[in-house]
Amino acid sequence: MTITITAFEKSPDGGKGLARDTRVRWALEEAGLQYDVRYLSFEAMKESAHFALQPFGQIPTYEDGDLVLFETGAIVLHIAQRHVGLLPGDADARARAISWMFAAVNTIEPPILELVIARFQEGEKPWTPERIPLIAERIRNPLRRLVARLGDAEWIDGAFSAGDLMLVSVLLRLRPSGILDEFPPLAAYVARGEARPAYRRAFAAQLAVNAPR
Ligand code: GTB
Repeated sequence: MTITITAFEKSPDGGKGLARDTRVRWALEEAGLQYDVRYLSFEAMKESAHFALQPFGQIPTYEDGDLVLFETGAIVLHIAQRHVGLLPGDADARARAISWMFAAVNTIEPPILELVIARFQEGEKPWTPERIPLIAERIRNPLRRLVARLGDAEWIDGAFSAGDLMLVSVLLRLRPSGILDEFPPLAAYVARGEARPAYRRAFAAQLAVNAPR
C-alpha cells in the first residue's frame, strides 16, 4: 500500500518549503518511504471529500490503507514510531524527543503563526504596527531558551530525531521575518537540518511543483 499525502496544488510560498507538507515529506524521506502526493486547489480543500480526511479543510493529510491522519505533529510522530531513524531506541530518550516535537508545535510555533497572520492578513489594521513588536518578543523569548539548551550541540538531544525535524521545520518559517538570523546558533541549526539529504529531497520535491514558471 502506497502512502499518499496531500499538498497545495500551488503553494503561496512559491516553493520555499514553508507549507507544512514539507515536514511530512521530510519525515517520509528520513524513514526511506515512498509516497504519492495528491495536490489540492483551495476549493478542493473545502469540499466534503477533503473534510472527511481533514476536519478543518487543510493540508497535509496522510493516508496509508485504511489509516487517515491529519495534523503534521501526529503524522510525523506516526512515521517516527513505525520506522527507524527518527526516534531513539531508549524509552526515555524517545519520550524526550517527543517532548521536543510538542515544544515545536505548542510553544515555538504559535507566536510565529501570529506574526504571519499579523503581517499578511491583518497588515492594514490600525493596531498592527504596535502589535508586531509585541509578537516578535513573544517569538524571541523561547528562542533565547532554545539557544541556551542547544549550546554547542549538533542536535537538541543526542542524535538527530523527529524533535529536531519539527523544531527545524518550525524555525525555518522565521527566516523571511529576519528573526531567525538574530539567533546565529539557531540559524546554523536550521542550516544543518536543511543540509540533510532527506530534507533536500523533500524540498526538491515540493519545489518541483511550486517553483514559479
Ligand atoms: N495544525 C495543522 C497541521 O500542523 O497540520 C495546520 C495545517 C495548516 O495550517 N495547513 C495550511 C492550510 O491548509 C497549509 S500549511 N491552509 C489553508 C487553509 O487553512 O485554508 C501553512 C502555510 C501556508 C502557506 C505558507 N506560505 O505560503 O508561506 C506557509 C505555511
